[in-house]
Amino acid sequence: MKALVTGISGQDGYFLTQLLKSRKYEIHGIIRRNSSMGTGTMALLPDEVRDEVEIHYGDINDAHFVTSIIAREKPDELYHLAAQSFVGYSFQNPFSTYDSNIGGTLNICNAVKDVSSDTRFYFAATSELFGHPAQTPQNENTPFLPRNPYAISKLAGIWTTRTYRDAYKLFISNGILFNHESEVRGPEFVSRKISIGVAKIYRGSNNPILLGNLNAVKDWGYSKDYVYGMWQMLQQDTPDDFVLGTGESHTVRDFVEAAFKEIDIGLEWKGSGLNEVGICNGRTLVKVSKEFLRPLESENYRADYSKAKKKLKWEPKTNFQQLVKIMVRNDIARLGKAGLE
Ligand code: F7E
Repeated sequence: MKALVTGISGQDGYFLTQLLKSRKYEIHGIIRRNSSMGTGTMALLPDEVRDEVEIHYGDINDAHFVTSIIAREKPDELYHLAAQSFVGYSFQNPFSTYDSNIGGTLNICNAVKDVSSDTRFYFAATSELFGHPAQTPQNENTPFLPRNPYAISKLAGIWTTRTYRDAYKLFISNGILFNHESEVRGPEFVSRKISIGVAKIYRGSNNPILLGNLNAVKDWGYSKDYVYGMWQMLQQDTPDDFVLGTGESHTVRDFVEAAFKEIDIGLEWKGSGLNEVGICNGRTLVKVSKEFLRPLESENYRADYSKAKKKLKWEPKTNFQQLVKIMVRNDIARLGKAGLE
């Protein structure tokens, strides 16, 4: 079996590559060329996995590049993970977010239709489509009410893939994945920002962690569990859309408390709004900064993943506490080797 992965250098690409390798796939990955020729999370893969991946440098916004690679490789499975995926950035740069997330997805849909219509194609949709959901928990039938440019771009993406699936009888499955994190998550996302901040404090830093909305409610799971669900979606007889999540809601504040608990620090909260701080023994360890507040927040996230459970036999294996532990311990170990940055 041959798989092509866009966005292979991101967090999900890291876990998906290892899963595909363990299943003996021939793996091809697309990475956008940059001046440093950085390969992101691929640099963290075990040598024997990384060495087996054929990297194609190029941009998914380049229709000619996308079509030629899909025509040449004719992959059995295509995982379209590449995106501008940071919601905060999408408020500052909506145009480039739309360009990559809508234009890139459209290029892939067209290429699959024109030159490789037997390819099974996974599209990374998102729980951000629910925005300000009318119901909790959210499932595949919950209306999409996006509240940020990233989510709007993914709304266009999912309707593009659904339309191509119906119009041209393509095998395209959409994963509506809730937040999924890990030890290789980008440091701009709140989970990793917290785990790195806590690890630094454990290693002696005096800098408090600066955060935005502590009351945002998310459903956080472990990326490694979710890429298995992606793969399963492409092993079904028919294409479909699936919600993956844990069914548990937590606030950013819960994440912070759980992370500090890993280093035996019990936080106490004082003040409110921009003046709220997390302290322990008179020392300020967490502060709120308006720099990290968003113009609009998505709300009340909790996944109802019963369809995936029934049809894919998929279930998350890692709960919230285990996820926080994995992340904090990993960052403590990493900083131990590297010293404080
Ligand atoms: O924010 C709040 C922030 O940036 C989580 C992406 O993978 O999941 C991710 O999107 C929450 C938000 O992820 C800070 O306001 C507070 O409510 O880690 P995040 P996200 O926006 O939920 C979805 C499912 C995707 O599809 C996306 O691609 O945390 N928050 N303080 C903060 N967020 C950040 N980044 N930094 C803060 O200091």
